[in-house]
Amino acid sequence: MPPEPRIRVHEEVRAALAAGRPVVALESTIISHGLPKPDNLAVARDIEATVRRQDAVPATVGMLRGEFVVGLADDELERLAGADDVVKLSVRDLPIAAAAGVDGATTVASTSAVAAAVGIGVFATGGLGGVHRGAAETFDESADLTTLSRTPIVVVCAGVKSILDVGATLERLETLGVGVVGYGTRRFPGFYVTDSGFDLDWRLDTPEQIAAAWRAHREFAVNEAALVVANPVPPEDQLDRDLHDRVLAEGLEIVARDGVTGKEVTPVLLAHFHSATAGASLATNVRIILANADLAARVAVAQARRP
Ligand code: PSU
Ligand code: MN
Repeated sequence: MPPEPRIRVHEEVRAALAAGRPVVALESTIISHGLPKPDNLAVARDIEATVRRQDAVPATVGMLRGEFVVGLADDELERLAGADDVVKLSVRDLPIAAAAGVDGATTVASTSAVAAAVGIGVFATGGLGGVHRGAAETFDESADLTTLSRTPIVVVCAGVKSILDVGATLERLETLGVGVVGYGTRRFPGFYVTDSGFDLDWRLDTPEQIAAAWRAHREFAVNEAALVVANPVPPEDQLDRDLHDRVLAEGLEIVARDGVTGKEVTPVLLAHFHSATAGASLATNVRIILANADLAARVAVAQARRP
């Protein structure tokens, strides 16, 4: 008999899942490694409050002393937001980190894997990981993509940041069988900017349409992949284009100059964005995450109405 996986599901989340009520999974790497302290804790709480406003239950995923947690309590959220020794955990790290007994934050990959494993159908995040620029030489492609290819969950995001090779990321999502729909748009969003410059095949306009597409995906049962819902930042809220392009170029230079590799690449680029835009990117980032949490909660509510 294989051992029971040590996943602690918060009582409120467990009860909601058992009753078929809406639950939204949330990731913790965005909090520990994606946003600067101390704003990150307030943002984490705001994301949960946004989900609750739609009468859905938030389930932030993370690891505490080697235990998987789905539905962090407030003091646990505080720990992952504040401590400096929180490990960024992708899927491959989870069992090793569990055995080591560490505190860790889960990425899009590991959050969706754990959330789907306990029966959560919707997940809200900021931006997906993807194919990095120069991946033809470095092979740097986020495990988010391959994990989403085998993880049935709806992921609401604002596309991917232009720190990545957006075109290559879309090609990989196609290859991997991951559905991508624009929310109210046929253009793939570029996180800080409304339009990344790339077209999408599908556009859906309401949470009900997304829930119906997901129901069909599950009923056909021929593809165990995720469905990515790309929710663009409103044009009036996007980051100034010139500022964006300048800071991006600097960030890429820093990564090359300092020889940053592996899982450090994304956090280093994100931290540069936040420090170099004097808070402008943070404000946009927060707006995006809250909008995604709101949409994900509406999708979860629509799913719960007609499971
Ligand atoms: N992209 C963002 N913000 C983030 C991340 C990505 O715009 O916070 C985080 C997410 O947790 C994502 C992870 O799953 O980085 C991807 O890291 P990597 O590129 O090392 O796979
Ligand atoms: Mn990488």
